[in-house]
Amino acid sequence: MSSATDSTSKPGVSVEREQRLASYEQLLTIRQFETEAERQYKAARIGGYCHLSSGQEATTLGAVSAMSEDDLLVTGYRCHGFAIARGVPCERVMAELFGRRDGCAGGRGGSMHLFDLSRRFYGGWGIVGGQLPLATGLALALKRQGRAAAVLCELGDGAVNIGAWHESLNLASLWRLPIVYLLINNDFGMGTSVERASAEPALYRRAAAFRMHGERVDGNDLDRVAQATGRLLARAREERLPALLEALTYRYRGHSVADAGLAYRTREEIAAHLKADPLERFRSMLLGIGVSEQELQAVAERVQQRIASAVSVAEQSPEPDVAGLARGVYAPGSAKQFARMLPGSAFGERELVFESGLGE
Ligand SMILES: Cc1ncc(C[n+]2csc(CCOP(=O)(O)OP(=O)(O)O)c2C)c(N)n1
Repeated sequence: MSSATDSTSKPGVSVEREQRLASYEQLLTIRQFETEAERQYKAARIGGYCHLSSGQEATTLGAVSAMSEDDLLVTGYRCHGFAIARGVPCERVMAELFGRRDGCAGGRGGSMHLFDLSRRFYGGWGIVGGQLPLATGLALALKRQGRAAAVLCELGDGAVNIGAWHESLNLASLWRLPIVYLLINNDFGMGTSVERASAEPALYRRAAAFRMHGERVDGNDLDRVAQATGRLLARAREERLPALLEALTYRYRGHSVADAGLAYRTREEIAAHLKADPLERFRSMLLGIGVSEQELQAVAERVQQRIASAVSVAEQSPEPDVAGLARGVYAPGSAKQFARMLPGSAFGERELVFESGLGE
């Protein structure tokens, strides 16, 4: 982060101070968004699954803040914070969780499949590790097109023992693809700890198997995450070298809203991690550089209003059109291939979900 001071437009006001206040507002927005999403899910306004990232905000924001506008972002299903950090407005994220038309994926993706092409956010993927080959393919495309951009691909510690991990990292290294794999190690894949799942629990070391650079960072320290991600993305863009960045953090809530998160860990363990809360850490740092309690209160009020307005927009947004359900799913020209899926087909489908003329 810059430590420059702005001595021209606002004498005496530090740019760094303002940037840090803005970062705090983003961290708090993500935290409060998740708290509200949990409330809405429990009120049965959000369907499907809902995975919260409370506790992981510094990793999320630190990594995304290091991306350039041209870089591409791909994540797993714990993606609300990533969408917000990438600039997707909270109301468009909340509307997506509600399955509404104003959602960033038109209400057809839901919590796990947020998407915003205009911000080069390529999702939000629900299959563990399923995003790895997709992100690696995007990096291959960037290389072939000669674009000075890189992919940031988030994954969880539960994704490092599946085939797609090995295939993707192997090819990324072999073909020198511009990609940084951001491995969020929050100690658990559902209820299984890293220690019980991985023979080498220092996960960043596993990059060595692919002759790839790997390193570990304190995921509760926004600056360190931003610095490491920025350095590795620059290397990926300029030297076409992939890397693995492991961020150590913790999720405070259960695996999903349906999981209390206490069957596989104790309240004491959670309390111990809360002592390293990235938000509290950031707050103390702000107070230390002279930000007042009143300023922090003003931030909290703005965030509260933003989240309330996101819920209200989501509530008022209409349901998506059923006829458009398959829009964007099948390539033009594929109508013949999928004709057997239309109503009246031998397979007995009863509901028309394709727009007429789709794929013609
Ligand atoms: C291929 C596949 N296997 C199993 C699941 C079920 N599942 C959903 S989340 C999850 C745990 C993944 O944990 P991790 O990768 O550490 O991500 P985190 O939940 O910590 O963000 C599993 C096993 C799935 N979605 N996809």
